[in-house]
Amino acid sequence: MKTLRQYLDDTPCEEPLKDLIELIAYQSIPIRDAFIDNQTYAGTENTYGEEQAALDKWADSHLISVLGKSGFVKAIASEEQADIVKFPDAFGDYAVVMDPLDGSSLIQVNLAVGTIIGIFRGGEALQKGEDLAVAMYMLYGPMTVLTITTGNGVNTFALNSEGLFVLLKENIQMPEGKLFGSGGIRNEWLSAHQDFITLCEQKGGKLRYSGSFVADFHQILTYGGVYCYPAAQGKPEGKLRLVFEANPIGFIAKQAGGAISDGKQDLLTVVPEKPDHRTPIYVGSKSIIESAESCMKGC
Ligand code: FBP
Repeated sequence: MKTLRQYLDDTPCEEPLKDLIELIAYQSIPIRDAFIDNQTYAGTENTYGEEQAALDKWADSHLISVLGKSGFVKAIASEEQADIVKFPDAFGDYAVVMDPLDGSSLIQVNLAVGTIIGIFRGGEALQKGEDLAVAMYMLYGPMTVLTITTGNGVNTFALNSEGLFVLLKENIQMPEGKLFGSGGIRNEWLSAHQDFITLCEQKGGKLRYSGSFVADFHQILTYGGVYCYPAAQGKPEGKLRLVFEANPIGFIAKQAGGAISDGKQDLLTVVPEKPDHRTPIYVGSKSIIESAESCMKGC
């Protein structure tokens, strides 16, 4: 079976970028090994006032340490860091954006969580999602699965018993499915969002929502449908972050024939104002995202 390196050697990626991709992907091994000793909450909050899980902090500091030592990376924007972490002496010219551990509330209940990564050329972390060189996530489920695009389609790799990522699925295309999942509290939803969810149900949609964006998106990538975390009463920006979550996942969605929107526009075209730029998110099958946008205009 084709290994991750053999796949990367067939892409136009430059050698340092291939090395960086592999370096990050294989951190899934120590991150997964750290689950057992990092089951609790750390007693600290991130910049969003969210309680940090011990594994959030462990994965964040581990990835920053490994990437900082690698010399490939000029800057890291992390969901767990208030400011961009800079490495001015790095020989490489890449910027990494990351959610080190997405789905933190599920760590203690052993459900699938993941690490979301975006890589830009040029050393600047606050770029539009459409300018990503690489988008990938490692999903820690029954298998450890890497989903990756370097701008030429989406492929998945599974970590085998020898600790190697081997090709699982090639050139994934997102079907026009019927799964839907929405974060937030129903009685705080705005009426346009409620109308959209009703529309999904009227079309025979099935609810799929676990509390882990990366795991829920992986279902949408495979079966089609939509994941939303909408604006709500008093929360016009929703919950999730443009830089660390929406952009890498949205880039993958688009590469697989899907789409991502804030309900009004393609999120990949939005210039991040700051590292902690929050945004409403609708990501999934193209036709469903189009109907979400028409509902936001008053369907
Ligand atoms: P983090 O775990 O990285 O903070 O990600 C946010 C997240 O956990 C998503 O993975 C998930 O889809 C959403 O929040 C769940 O939010 P809620 O608990 O409000 O449904």
